[in-house]
Amino acid sequence: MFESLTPAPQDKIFALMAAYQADNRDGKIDLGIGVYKDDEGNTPVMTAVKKAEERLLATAKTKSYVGVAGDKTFNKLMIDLALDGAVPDDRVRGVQAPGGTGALWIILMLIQRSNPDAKIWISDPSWPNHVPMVEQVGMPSASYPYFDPETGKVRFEDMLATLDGLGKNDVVLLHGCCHNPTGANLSPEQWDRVIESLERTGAFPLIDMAYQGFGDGLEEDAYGVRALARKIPEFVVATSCSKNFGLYRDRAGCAIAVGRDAKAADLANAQMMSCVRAAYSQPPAHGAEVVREILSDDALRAEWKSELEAMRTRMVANRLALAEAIRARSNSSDFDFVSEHRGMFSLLGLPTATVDQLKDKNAIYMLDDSRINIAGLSGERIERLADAIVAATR
Ligand code: PLP
Ligand code: TYF
Repeated sequence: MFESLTPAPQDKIFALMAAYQADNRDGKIDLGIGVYKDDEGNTPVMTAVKKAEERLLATAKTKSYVGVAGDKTFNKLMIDLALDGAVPDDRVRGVQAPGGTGALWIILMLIQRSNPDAKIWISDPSWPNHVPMVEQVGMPSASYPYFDPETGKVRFEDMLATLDGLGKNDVVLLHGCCHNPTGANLSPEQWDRVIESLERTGAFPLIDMAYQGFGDGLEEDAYGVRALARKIPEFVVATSCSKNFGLYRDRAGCAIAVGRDAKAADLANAQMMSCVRAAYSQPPAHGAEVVREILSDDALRAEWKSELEAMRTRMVANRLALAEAIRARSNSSDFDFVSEHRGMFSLLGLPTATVDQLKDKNAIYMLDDSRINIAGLSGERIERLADAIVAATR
């Protein structure tokens, strides 16, 4: 049977990770896959997570099924983390999901069942899994202008002009914060204008919130989704605990649906659960249990917040140091935009030939599109990257 298959393309991010691992050169630098790393290049388990796991190990009484929608307390805590009461509880439903990807899948299925004519609008560029996910669910996708590699900024007026032309069958996928891959984000004023546009056109918002707390802070990063929640009657949010709790492999996230009233919210919830039941029946429990323990305990929550804040400020410091190091060597402000960006990534706007040269000559690995993982940098690596970029672009 399988001989009739055509080869499936590999995810280019995982392909780059494999190429990096196979490189034997000393001092190689991995700025590829989007996983937080400390100065030593490790992705440690957060202390708050370790403590929550110890408690769970000591107190867990069962491994019986958790239920189709997962842990209700976890779902409520995730809703509050994102929305902080911006929508009354009776209009919001959350379904525990296997990671942000799982949450996105549930939400795409819900959209398709709610409106078979829906078309999903994705930023140009976006996370490379967005388009394949929409295609797999069987919906059409299109792109809206987002990033200008010349300036390193959002092409905001072009983006808004496209959004202004949309209608009721259009779904706009917006990155809640920390845009992947560009690092360029909407200001609060720009969010307000996007929300006005959505109110006018009736296009439906889907917020992908995979990095809350990695940009300007836990509350600041939720500005867009909360402002939207106060104005738009129905929308969906996919949240992830992979980055901000460092729970990547444990696969924890939450699919959130907001309805115009409690009846609509119940209908959405029942359809989300029906999708889950027929696909994998129930979510994995462990990661969500850890998050529940952390968020529902004042001391653990405070510890988690300070660890997250240390990660965030380290990434901001790396940004400032990289922009400064390039400026000092090149005597130009061409890469200053890196210090304005937020989140784990910046798209440098380098041509593929330069990206290849940095890999071949300097053992510096970044994605083909010149996305770098800011967390993969540290003192000496920043100097070497700046040297290499300035030499390659001179
Ligand atoms: N959305 C975006 C924009 C991402 O960058 C990621 C990747 O980390 C995800 C969703 C989903 O992540 P995960 O499924 O690991 O929670
Ligand atoms: O963009 C990244 O690098 C992260 C990790 O299919 C990731 O979001 C990459 C590819 C993928 C899933 C996660």
